[in-house]
Amino acid sequence: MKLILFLLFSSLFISVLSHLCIIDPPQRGALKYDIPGEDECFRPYTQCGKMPPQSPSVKKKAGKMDNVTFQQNYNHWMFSNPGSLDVAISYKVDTSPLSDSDFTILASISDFPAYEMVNYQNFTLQVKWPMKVCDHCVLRFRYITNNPDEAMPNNPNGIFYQCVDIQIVKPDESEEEKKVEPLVRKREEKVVAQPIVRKSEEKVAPFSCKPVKQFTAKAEGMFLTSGRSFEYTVYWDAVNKFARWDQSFYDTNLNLLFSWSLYTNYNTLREYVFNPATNSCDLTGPDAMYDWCYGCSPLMNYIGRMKCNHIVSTLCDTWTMNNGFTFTAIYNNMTKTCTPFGVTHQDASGQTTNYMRYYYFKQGIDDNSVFNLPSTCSKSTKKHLMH
Ligand SMILES: [Cu+2]
Repeated sequence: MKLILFLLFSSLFISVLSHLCIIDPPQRGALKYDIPGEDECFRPYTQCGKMPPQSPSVKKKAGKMDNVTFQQNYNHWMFSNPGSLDVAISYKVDTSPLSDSDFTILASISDFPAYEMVNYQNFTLQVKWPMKVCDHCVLRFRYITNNPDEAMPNNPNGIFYQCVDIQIVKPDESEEEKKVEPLVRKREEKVVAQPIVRKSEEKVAPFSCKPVKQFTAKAEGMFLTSGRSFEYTVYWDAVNKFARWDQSFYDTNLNLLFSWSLYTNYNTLREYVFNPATNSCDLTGPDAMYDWCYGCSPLMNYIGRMKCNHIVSTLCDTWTMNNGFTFTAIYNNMTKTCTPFGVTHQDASGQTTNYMRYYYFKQGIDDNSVFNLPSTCSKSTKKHLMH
């Protein structure tokens, strides 16, 4: 554990975590989002994931700015056609089937490359509630993956759904409204889902360097909103199309919460999630492998070569996305390759919510036996239908 260095970083980075779960306001039905791939976050059915309407549990004030928080519980980034996540409102309740035209989009944000679907991420978006009041309105959240590996009959774009039942009241009538800490602190109220975009003059020509095809890396990071931290070891072999991630998560007192190992064979499109604590193994099946490359996606803007962070004088090539992510990598002049240095994420107010940094990176895989499956995995059956 590199916890001292790690804690040092956590204070400096000040602030970076599909399926889909809605945290605030809470989604219909059960809400459980501790572990990637939770069943409660897996609802690939239009328009509310087959969850029936409930009586509204929250009141919102007409015309007011507010925050909504949701978790991308599985990342299904589609490199060639990146998806998005959005929130919409309907004044009709889904006691009978609703269509897209019944919903008005309030905010949306683009997807991001997590390089492994089991990396979850929380997003907070700003919304402005409509002026029109309602006793029962439906908020619909979607994760539109555009990923053919997630396609299902009647759901070709691999869309995941959740709904929340709300009431919208006139501002003066809602004394009992749930207190919401405004996301934007010393600034004027902003428009819906303000993206984190640098000034346009900071944008320079896109830069993309050759990704390293085989590497062993160790990373550490923290979700600053929950205080939960994590460590990763990644074995990445894009030549033979194997990957393995060992991931451990810790609470604020650095007690181990859970850990798992992912074994992915991109030739057979089989991915196993092994839980060493229970010696159990789930077969999930991965999305297609794509290069570990910052700047290869059209959604990443290259903003230049700058200090990697506040205490490291090394220079990093840096890319930002309009959804709050910043990716940094170190360019190697000899090999003309880029090695990832870190990822941070900021919410709509510019506060860093989580970060990850690599503290060890080595080209190549020392021992290919790391890709050998634990024996218990041979008996696994698929957890979710499309995986
Ligand atoms: Cu999935």
